[in-house]
Amino acid sequence: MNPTKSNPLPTDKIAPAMANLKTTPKLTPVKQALQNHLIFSSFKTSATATNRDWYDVSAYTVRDHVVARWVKTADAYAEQDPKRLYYLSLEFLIGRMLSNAALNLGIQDELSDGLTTLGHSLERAVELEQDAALGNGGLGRLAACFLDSMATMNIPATGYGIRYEFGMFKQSIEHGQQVENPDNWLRYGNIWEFQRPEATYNIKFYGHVLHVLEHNVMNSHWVDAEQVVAMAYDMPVPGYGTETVNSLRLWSAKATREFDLRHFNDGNYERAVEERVETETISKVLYPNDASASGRELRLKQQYFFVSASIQDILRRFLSVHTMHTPADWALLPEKIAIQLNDTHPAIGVAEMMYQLVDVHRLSWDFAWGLVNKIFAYTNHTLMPEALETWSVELFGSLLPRHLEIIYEINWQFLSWVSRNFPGDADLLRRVSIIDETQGRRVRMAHLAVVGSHTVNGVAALHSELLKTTLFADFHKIYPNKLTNVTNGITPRRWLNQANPLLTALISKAIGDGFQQDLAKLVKLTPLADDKDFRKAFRAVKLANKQRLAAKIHSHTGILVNPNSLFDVQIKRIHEYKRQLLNVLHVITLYNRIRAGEQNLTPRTVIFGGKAAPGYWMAKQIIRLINDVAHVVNNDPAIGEQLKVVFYPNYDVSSAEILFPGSDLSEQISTAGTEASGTGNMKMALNGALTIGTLDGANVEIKEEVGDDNIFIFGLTTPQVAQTKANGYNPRDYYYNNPGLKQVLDMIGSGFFSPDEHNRYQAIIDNLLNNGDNYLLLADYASYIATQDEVGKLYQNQEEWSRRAILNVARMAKFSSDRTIGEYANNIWNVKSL
Ligand code: KVW
Repeated sequence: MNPTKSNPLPTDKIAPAMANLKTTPKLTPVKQALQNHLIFSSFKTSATATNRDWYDVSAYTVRDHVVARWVKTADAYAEQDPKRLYYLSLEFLIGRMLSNAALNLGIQDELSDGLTTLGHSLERAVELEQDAALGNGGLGRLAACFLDSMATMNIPATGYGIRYEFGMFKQSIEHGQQVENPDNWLRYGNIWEFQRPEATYNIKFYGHVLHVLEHNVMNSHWVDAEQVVAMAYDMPVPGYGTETVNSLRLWSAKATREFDLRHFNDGNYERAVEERVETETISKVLYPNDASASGRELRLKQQYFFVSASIQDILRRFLSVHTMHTPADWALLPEKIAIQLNDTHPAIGVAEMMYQLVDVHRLSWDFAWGLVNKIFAYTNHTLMPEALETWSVELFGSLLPRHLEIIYEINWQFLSWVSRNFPGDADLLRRVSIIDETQGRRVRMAHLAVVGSHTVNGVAALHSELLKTTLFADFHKIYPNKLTNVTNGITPRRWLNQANPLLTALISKAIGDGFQQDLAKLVKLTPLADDKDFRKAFRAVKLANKQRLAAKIHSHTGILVNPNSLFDVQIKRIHEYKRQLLNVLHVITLYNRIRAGEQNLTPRTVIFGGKAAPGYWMAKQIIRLINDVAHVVNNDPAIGEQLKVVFYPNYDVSSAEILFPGSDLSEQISTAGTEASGTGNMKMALNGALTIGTLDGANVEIKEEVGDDNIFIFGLTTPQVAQTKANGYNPRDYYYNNPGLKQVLDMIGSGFFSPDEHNRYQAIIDNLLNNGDNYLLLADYASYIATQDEVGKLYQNQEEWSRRAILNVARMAKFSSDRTIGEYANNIWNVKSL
């Protein structure tokens, strides 16, 4: 084999502006900067400036401060050459940047004052920013919280993803039904991104593979491939209370120059333009499916596109600093880079790294595999079979012919090793194979990720245990030390400080600052739960946040809600396993009880929010049912202020920042064993809501932290769910034995809520009564209703309710994503803070 000579670049392209920068660039005072940007960046005067102009100048002003630190961070990384973490994720659900950047940099007050003296307001400016909605739900938001924590903890880390031209669709509700509208978030430009035309890579698709004997080695050449260019766009990730600003590098697809020359010269101008557009569709739109695999070719293209660009970029950065004289020099690679795979979406990275090391850099297979296995780690986020990605071998081989060969080789070596260690177990080999032969030959991406990674983690204690005993039980036997747990977390900067300034101020006043970086400090609130005055102040904050939410509800839906009622909130993607439908059954139960004249029920406002995947018909039916029920309940004069039902449209990060602080009750009611973790549950408790939930996902650990008396747990446990199903679960038994339940289902089934179409919800009823009630709503119904009654009763004792709510806030330390990132950094990545 040839010793590999790298192609060292003189400077690291990631931050070309930073070379030899030793002092902080000089910054103008904020008010002056706003005025300057109004003229020089927006070409406006105070008289002609629109609201959007004020957003723009605010963003430019804050951005200057961000960039000043960004170049210094890049400088420090280049100088110290630390081990770096690369977080590969198809989703980053960042939300708005302006207020978060201003908060993290500590210039929020200055900015707000500056805008006020110029006759404007920060609140109004902030509202004009479009969310960066480059994700579906929890998985994408987790990636964004991790970026915040890594920057705050000064960890040298880069996020890699796709710069979707259209992010998560915007949801509107028309005639009670979800309508999807495109999210054209880049329409007015994006002040937070920097195009990097110098950071581009060619990405190949299709073609075929030639095997050629060269200098006694069989080399592979991927030829006749179509090429697409990946161009980098960088977004800054400012840490809180630190100089560190990390990067989120997002790739955008562009047609190649050669493509232009070749096709346009053919003379068929229109066809050439069409093909160009086709090429660039790769980064056009985010797939709006949460926790279900799509199987479409374009999705696989997206995955390979961003993974190949990222790995080429990672290796280029490594080689720009380290010269490879002999193959052995490559042994340094795992000491300088760690790659985290956010679910299986980037799992093709295992094969791509082998491709780069073996085919491009000509390392031996075994040596390269030894490196790969020290670099990658994989996070699993779900056990749900429909979310597990597999690709037909046919599709895979046509799109990525060389990578299919590489996967076959990885699999061959892996299975040989397994059969040596577990001889005579042919069924084990079939079960763990990367290629599934049982459903017409498919590539199992989870198996590729497990085999290629040194560590595999679940996202909450229960989930990680279930991985060991169910989905990855065979792998756990084969690799007893590979599986581990890292419980998810959320960033307190966005989810407490930014979303809930009133609670933040109250806490600061009571225990001082510092909890933003060390959430364990919140434990100092514990004795204040017994302080009458503090409870009163805490309730005043909650009420103000509920008033803020009530105003939004009114402006988005026209519904007037009473801020003194119990705000009972379920906000998350709409999915059968999350059981929004169980919540609806409770709403209708309450409705019937109020109409039957029951006294002393606690007035409630039940709020739902969440998007359904556009192709998920049942989830859309559930949205429609919620709206139909809301219509009947809200317009029934016999109900009045006792019960209101709200479907809050277009649930996204920015509306979450209003909804979490305004919630009293957190609905976390998935069937036990189905929700890997959940993170909304953490955001709710941190903002002083009490949880009603099953022993599922991170609820289990929330219960451990806050104490059994400060959470409402109901329903079957995971083993009981399995047992119930094994015993031949018959939902009809529950239906016939519970008159209240029967009445509710009969009303839905007979068209009480859909008088214009009596059988509209027949499929929902069929699912529950005739098709096995897969998520055991009926089995958990009675327990849920009884527990909701306790909730209602407790709410009437406001002193006790707020005491428990304060204890929830005080005991949330574990759920800071700083703790989560600390565990990844120490136990998995072996990266250090700078
Ligand atoms: C495909 C997911 C988008 C596209 C998950 S599991 C699978 C996906 C698949 C998303 N998302 C969620 O990840 C969260 C973060 O770990 C968990 O809190 C949540 O329980 C899980 O459903």
